[in-house]
Amino acid sequence: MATTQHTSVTVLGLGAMGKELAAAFSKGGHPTTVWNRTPGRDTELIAAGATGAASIAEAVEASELIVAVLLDHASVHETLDPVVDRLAGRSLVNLTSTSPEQSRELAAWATRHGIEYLDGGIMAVPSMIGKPGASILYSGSESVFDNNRPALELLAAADYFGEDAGLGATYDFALLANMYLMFAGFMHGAAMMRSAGISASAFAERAVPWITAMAQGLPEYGRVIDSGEYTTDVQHLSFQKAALDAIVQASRDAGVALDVIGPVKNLIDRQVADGHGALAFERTFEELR
Ligand code: FVH
Repeated sequence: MATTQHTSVTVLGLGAMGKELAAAFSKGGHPTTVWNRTPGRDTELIAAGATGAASIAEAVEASELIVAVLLDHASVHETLDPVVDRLAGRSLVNLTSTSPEQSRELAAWATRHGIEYLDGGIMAVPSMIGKPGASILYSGSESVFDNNRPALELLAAADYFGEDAGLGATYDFALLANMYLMFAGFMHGAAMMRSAGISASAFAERAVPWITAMAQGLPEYGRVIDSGEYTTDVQHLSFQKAALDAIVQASRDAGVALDVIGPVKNLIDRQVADGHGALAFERTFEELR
């Protein structure tokens, strides 16, 4: 049965993200208890209606739903191991960034101790919490997700990917990898443009519509990869190799380092050397996985 929207919530960790999450629960009408390793970070939250816990034990015992927003996997264990018996029978939502294997380890640890565990990857920066555009990718205990969905939706759009506690983190890290490579590509392009006396701001004006238009092709890339059928009549890997060779040469001429574009060229070169030159760019997926 779904709980009311006023489930009691404890937020562990009042860094930049934890503070925003606690404020969102509190504003949403949930009795909210907060705890942080280093004292003094709860002042504003308490003034706004939250309850400060004097100890981790008090924090855990205060609520049905415990939300951990700590630095990393090690800090989750460091914080929760000493109170594992008090956590038994409660629901734990871990929004700390952990790798998929670390999320699975935490889920197994929780199960051994009678704790219901839901893992989440936050796709937002703190200022986006509670606003459109923020999302959190959950996996692990379906009942924790279903029973607390209204509370979780106060933070961000909530998506659930199944009982494998590592799957939300896999989505999280895959999306972040995609994001970092996109930003690194922008840095490379901006460095090329700077060599021609054009500002990064002017380049950004061109880059946004271009990247937006190119991103529309991703569903077709996905379809081709999933089919495993890489034959193509257009823009095969040998064609892409010629383009990358030219871009790398232009980058060298402009004095731009090859740290970002070089590995892309190497990837395509290897595909062509291995006899896949007539196949589509999507064939590179097979080289990576
Ligand atoms: N901030 C962001 O933009 C990103 C967005 C995507 C998700 N991340 C992840 O969220 C986790 C928390 O991030 P944060 O921004 O709140 O991080 P900090 O402001 O650095 O606060 C860290 C809190 O963790 C506490 N802490 C650190 N080590 C320990 C420990 N060994 N035991 C107990 N608590 C610990 C720290 O406490 P203190 O230093 O004040 O005592 C802060 O409360 C994180 O996984 C991001 O990757 C945020």
